[in-house]
Amino acid sequence: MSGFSRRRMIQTITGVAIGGVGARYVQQNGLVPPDAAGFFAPEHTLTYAAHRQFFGLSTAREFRRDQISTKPFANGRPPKTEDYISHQAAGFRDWRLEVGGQVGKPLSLSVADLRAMPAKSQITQLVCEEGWSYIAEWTGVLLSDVLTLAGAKASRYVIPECVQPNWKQSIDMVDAWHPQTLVAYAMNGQDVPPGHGGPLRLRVPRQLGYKSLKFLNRLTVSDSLEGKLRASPYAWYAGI
Ligand SMILES: Nc1nc2c(c(=O)[nH]1)N[C@H]1C(S)=C(S)[C@@H](COP(=O)(O)O)O[C@H]1N2
Ligand SMILES: [Mo]
Repeated sequence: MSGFSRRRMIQTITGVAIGGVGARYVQQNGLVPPDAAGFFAPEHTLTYAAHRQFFGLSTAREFRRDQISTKPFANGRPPKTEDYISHQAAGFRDWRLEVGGQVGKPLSLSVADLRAMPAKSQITQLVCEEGWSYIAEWTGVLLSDVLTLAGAKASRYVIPECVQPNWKQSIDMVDAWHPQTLVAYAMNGQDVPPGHGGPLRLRVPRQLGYKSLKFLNRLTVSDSLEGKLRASPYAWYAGI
C-alpha cells in the first residue's frame, strides 16, 4: 500500500471513529452510502468508505468452467402476471430494456439489440444474504457499454428496475462502470431461465445477490435516488 493510501485509510478510519472530522471527510469525498442518513449507520459508512477508497477497481473472483454449480438455486418464482406470462409465451421478443434519466439519448433495447452488441462472459459466484450461493457463467453486455451508448451524464447512480415493483435497487457509478457488471441475457450458455430472472438480469458480482436484479426492464441514470431508494431490510451497499 502506498504511503498516500495508507494515510487515506488512517484518515478514514480515525475520522469515522472520532465523528465530526471524519463525517466531513467522507461526505466531501462522496463516501456516505445513501441509506446511512448521515451517521445513523456508521458501520455502513465505514464499510462503503473503505471499499471505495481502497478497493474501487477490485474485481470479483472468477472461476473455472468445471466449478460451475450443477444445481444453481433459483430464488423465488418468476412473476405470475399476465404481462410476464405473455412475454414468456412470445419468447420475450417484445421485451424492452428502457434506458433513461440523465442521458444524452434514451434507449429502448430488445434482447436481440443487446445480443448484437459486444458480448462479455464471466464465471462468478452469486451470494445470497441468506447464506447460500452458486457459481454460474453469465453472458451479456457490459453495463458500461449500455451507459456509453446512452450517453450517461450523471455521476452518482444507476437505478435498475424490473417487472416486480417491490424490487428496486440502485448502484453507484463505481459498480455501474465496473468491468464485471453485466446486463446478462445468458446463463451457462442458455437464455437466462425465468427462474433466474430471464430474459434479462443485472449481474453485479461484487455485491450480494439482492443487487443482481432479475426481470430487468429499466435503467435510470441519475444523480439522485428520487425516492427510489428501495425500502428494504437490507443495507443499500452490499459489497463483498
Ligand atoms: N426482480 C427480482 N430480482 C431479484 C430477486 C427477486 O426476488 N426479484 N431476488 C434477489 C435475491 S435476494 C437474490 S439472492 C438473487 C437470486 O438470484 P437467483 O434466483 O438466480 O438465485 O436475485 C436477486 N434479484
Ligand atoms: Mo438474496
